[in-house]
Amino acid sequence: MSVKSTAAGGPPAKGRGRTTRGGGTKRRSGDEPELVQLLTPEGERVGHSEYSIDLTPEELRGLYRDMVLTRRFDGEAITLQRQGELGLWASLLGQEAAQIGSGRATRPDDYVFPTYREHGVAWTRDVDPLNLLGMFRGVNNGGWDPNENNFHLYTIVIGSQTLHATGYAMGVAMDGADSAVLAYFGDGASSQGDVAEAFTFAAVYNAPVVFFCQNNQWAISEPTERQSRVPIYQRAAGFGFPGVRVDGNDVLAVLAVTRAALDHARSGQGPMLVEAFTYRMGAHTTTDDPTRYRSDDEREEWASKDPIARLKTYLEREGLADEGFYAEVERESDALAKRVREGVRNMPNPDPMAIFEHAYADGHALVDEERAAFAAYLDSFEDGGHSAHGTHTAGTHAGTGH
Ligand SMILES: Cc1ncc(C[n+]2csc(CCOP(=O)(O)OP(=O)(O)O)c2C)c(N)n1
Ligand SMILES: [Mg+2]
Repeated sequence: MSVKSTAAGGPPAKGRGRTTRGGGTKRRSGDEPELVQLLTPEGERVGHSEYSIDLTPEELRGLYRDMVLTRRFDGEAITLQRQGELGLWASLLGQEAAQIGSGRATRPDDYVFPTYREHGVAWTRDVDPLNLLGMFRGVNNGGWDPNENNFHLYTIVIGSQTLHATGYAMGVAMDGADSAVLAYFGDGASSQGDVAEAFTFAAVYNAPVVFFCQNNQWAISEPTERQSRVPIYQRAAGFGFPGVRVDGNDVLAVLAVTRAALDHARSGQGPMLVEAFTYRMGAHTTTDDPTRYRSDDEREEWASKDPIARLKTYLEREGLADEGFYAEVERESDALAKRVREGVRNMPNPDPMAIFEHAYADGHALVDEERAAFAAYLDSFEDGGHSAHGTHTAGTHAGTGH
């Protein structure tokens, strides 16, 4: 199938400022482009000329369940950070539809490259939530085996994963496989050279990669208009591939558009850019205070477009879920929260010597030297450095064979 770029329908927005930023799901002030929407903020099902989706009641309930559980997990993680159990947390609050919709569009053989905020996508890839928390607790060196779920490690270096994804996708094409690659990045990352380079390589090599930009309208305290004078999806045209803007708070539209984009890529038609227009409801991370740089009004406006509330309204209006269903989701949510709390508190601290593992597959003289020096340093403590490094791991580094 071929996918056309959704036109902006107007000249580039010159001189856009905070006062004229649309922030709506439809053209409001004449300077925001149309976006693909299948479920309005009021929970009404609407059609679109190019993108459609037909889901069973069970599938619709599944999307609701995914979003509720993801939001609950995210809330627990914030609390755990506040209680000193995590070093940091980057909340996805408000972005559940963008993540669940896109994640559920992938096939198991597709490969996903996340940023550091893709907890909902990780959920759709069956990555154990405790693995995500282990990374933010600082007790593992990344969190999980990326090849187990085709879900790459979280990447903090802004935008760099788009290059990794493009290289991976070029490899997929060389293998002759029909899987696709999904690369997440943010509105802020769109200004990075890495992203421009990834777009160039993906375009000229016709790589089967979908670039998925969650435009949550903020890069820490920098608003999107500091990143681009045109809507982000329009940038794709300059690189020679299609771009489309979707309502990032509409899980149905995100699923439909991402599915089409992945099919476009896997059928040999090259890359696509999807811009999910959404909003970061929380702070950038737990170290940030958004009240310093944005208004309550803006947050409230976006609260009325909540992705979970609109799907619930739709399910209720159409009679697609009963009280028993909501009670079951609530029960599952409590069970997940409990598992996460207990799991984090019981995570063993790592052996200090473990930091030398996985640097090289076959060992390296310099790493060997550094390992020996560190072991000698730990031995200078009476208890082998365990109290000094706060480790409660059974056994000593001397017994680990390193
Ligand atoms: C190369 C690089 N530069 C700067 C930073 C610091 N930094 C961390 S998050 C962030 C903002 C990213 O914003 P965006 O891409 O919109 O993603 P969001 O956090 O909104 O999901 C910055 C500048 C970094 N991690 N890496
Ligand atoms: Mg952002």
